[in-house]
Amino acid sequence: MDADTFQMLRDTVRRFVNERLIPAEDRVEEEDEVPAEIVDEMREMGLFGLSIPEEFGGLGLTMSEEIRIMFELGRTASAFRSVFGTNVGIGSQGILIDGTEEQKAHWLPRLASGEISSSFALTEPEAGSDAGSVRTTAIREGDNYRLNGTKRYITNAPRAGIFTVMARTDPDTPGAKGVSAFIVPADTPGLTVGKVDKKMGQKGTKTCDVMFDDALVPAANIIGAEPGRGFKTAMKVLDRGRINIAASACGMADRLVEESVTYAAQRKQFGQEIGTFQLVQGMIADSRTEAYAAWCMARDIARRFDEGERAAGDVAATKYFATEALGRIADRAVQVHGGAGYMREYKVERFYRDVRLLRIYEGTSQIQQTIIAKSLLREAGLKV
Ligand code: COS
Repeated sequence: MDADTFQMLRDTVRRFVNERLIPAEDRVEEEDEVPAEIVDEMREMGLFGLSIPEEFGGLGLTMSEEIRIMFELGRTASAFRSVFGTNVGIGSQGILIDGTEEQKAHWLPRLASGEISSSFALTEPEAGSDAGSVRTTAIREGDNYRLNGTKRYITNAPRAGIFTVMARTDPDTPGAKGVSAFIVPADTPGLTVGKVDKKMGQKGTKTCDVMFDDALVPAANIIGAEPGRGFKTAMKVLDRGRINIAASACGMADRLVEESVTYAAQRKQFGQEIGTFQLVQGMIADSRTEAYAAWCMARDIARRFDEGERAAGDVAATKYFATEALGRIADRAVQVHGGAGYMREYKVERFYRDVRLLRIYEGTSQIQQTIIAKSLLREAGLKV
């Protein structure tokens, strides 16, 4: 995309966030649902296809461009970007990165247009951080595989038209090597979705269990048409997803700093604006510093990604720092607002709950720490 066209897209998204999404935040919080007309507008803007190449009907943004769009969308409630987020990230990237040409041609245009939504089904009741220990089985029967098992906390599962499902095709091979990634249409007999989970925050986003009970899936639906590569596909998808999350975190941080500054500039105590007090200034300064540092990391890692570098350790460092910093920034934003910060009426209370998930999903902070450290220690020859 040339620079002018991208600038136009970014401006359009910024206007959409300011004029349509931010004013609808309270409604989403109340109704726990993103209004259908807003989802239609997102489809028209091409948001479902941000990362999907133009040949498959998407906008084909680079990672550096995508993070700038995610930054804008980070400035509002998580529910909005969650609607199309899986199509941009974990729900499409497995097919895009490792899929066959037929798989790409069949599914990507429908994901890019938003005709269908997608979900990434890795986590299970007994397999979270230990992603290589999935127990869902996929047993070969002629031209099909028979899937049995349960997936947990699956984002967008109630809306999904297809799932990328990590299942064990080789029960005799424990760990990562026995896992394959399948494209499973939501209408596959034997696939059911559970009740929508009740969460701490992020109202309007939808997660639930997905159950496979003798679900027959064609062998041709294995991503890349080769069994045993699913774990690596999942790791590649998550590496990219973590950059996207870091960028969203930066957008959220930006909004929280802005809310803090606006409040500190008008709220008076002791006869003067609280922003004149150095202890309040200290909180604002710390938040801006961390927000800026996180954004510099996100831009750097996105640029390196676009140059073809696959630096899982620094991706993890970026997600780790951006989301942990965001937690501190949200906490300070509530503090700057004082009693008002605890009230629903002021938006920082909602952010405070919403941001908590970013330190957990697509790999906890502790998993990011292990990825960072192991990538360095392995280079030094240590077997970890
Ligand atoms: N890209 C490509 N390949 C990767 C990779 C990456 N980022 N990370 C690991 N691999 C490969 C390794 O090279 C290794 O391949 P070989 O066996 O051929 O050498 C294989 O995958 C297994 O790697 P490793 O031994 O490092 O895997 P572990 O079981 O130790 O797991 C962690 C590594 C913990 C990093 C992984 O399980 C993980 O990311 N867990 C968190 C999962 C998560 O984010 N869940 C959130 C829910 S999904 S929204």
